[in-house]
Amino acid sequence: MNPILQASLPALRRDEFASDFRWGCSTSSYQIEGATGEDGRGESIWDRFCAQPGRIRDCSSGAVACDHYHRWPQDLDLAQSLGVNAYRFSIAWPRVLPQGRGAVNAAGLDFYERLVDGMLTRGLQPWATLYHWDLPQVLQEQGGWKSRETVAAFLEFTEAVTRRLGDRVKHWITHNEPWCSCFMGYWEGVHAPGETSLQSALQACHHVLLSHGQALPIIRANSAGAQVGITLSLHPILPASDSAADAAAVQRHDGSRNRWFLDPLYGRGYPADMLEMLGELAPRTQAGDLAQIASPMDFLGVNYYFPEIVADAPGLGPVQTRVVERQGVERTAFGWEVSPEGLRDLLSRLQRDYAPEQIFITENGSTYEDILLPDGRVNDAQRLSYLARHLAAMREAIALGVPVRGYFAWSLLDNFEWAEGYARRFGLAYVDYATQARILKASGHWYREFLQR
Ligand code: IFM
Repeated sequence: MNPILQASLPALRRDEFASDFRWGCSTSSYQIEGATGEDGRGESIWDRFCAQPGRIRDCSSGAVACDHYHRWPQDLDLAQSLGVNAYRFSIAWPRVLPQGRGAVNAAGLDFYERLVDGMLTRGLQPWATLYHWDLPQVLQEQGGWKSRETVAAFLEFTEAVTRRLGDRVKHWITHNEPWCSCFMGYWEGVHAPGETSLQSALQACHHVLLSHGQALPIIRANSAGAQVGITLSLHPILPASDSAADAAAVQRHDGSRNRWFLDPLYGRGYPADMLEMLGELAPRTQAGDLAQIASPMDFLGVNYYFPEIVADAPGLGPVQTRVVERQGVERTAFGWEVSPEGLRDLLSRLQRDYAPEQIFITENGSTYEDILLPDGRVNDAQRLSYLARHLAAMREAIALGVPVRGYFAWSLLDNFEWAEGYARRFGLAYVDYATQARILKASGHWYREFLQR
């Protein structure tokens, strides 16, 4: 490694973390599997969304992606070679229930059974996410997450998957990042299904949270001793200035980005200040919903990428805030601010305000313009530094008493980055999409050395 880079990295040793700490990497079905038309898989909302002109930056889709559906043994070998002891993946609902509910597609479940068995034989603890955004299209045609019926369908899916895999998978995440699946999908319109109504997004989000709460007893019944949680994308929110108006904007922005999910999950209901601000737009709920959403979880999954800096913006959108860019700060190729201390501060805040029993960082990672050099290496020094500094920040949070019990790097492989297509690479391993070769980047080598040192 370049000596200047080496000197700038925090000193880190795996044995500074608990011996049962979970070290892993994360993936998701639509982003890596490909094989969207094989073995009875039904259409997902992402297949449909990608087919609409202008939706995906490079006009691509997940139809082939990393061809993981066929190459999974080699991908699990790669994960194992890193020295991780856990692997997070997600299960494509349309593979299991092509019609969204009803008849189970045996070939779909067989695939995940082979995958899980493959993890276990390699010493990788399986961490399954039930919903990482690939809703069956047929359910979207009946309203998608706006419809309360989709909650019932999700429970059928949960039942089918956990009945089959619950003896071997003991770590379950119900949903990945409801903010993205609901607000980017139903309000901003930049993710599938591409709708643009805040009221719809809020209703969809209520149903997603409700489906989480109602799924917990099903998972526990089918998977004895399982640990179950949800994964949220969370951000530290900071004011653009020290004005009182920006401080109030922070409160509102935090209400929509963080508290909207955390408060109901931790038994406080939807935040009163947000409900007041939303007025008629607030979701319709039924008696008992909030108690179900607040069913106790075993852990909180945290996906951390960047902090948000906000200013007061009277009249702008329902939350009346504007995200501003701090000048002169380090950024990834996505433009996301690099802030390892943001991770430490976010974790401390979660501990202070919600006291989760356990926290797992289920995603953290960065995208840069990776170049495959003629000698076959990918020297992603910035990602390596990002990873090392975020691990150091996590260590600081643990030293402050935050119960962080595991870390999953996003991602094992470069993959289909949703509306950005293949333009954004987040992998520890570079994927040459023309040949489907996987090439471990310098960051992947560093993670491996850290884990095996
Ligand atoms: O690729 C996504 C992932 O699917 C969800 N969390 C954020 C990642 C990077 O944008």
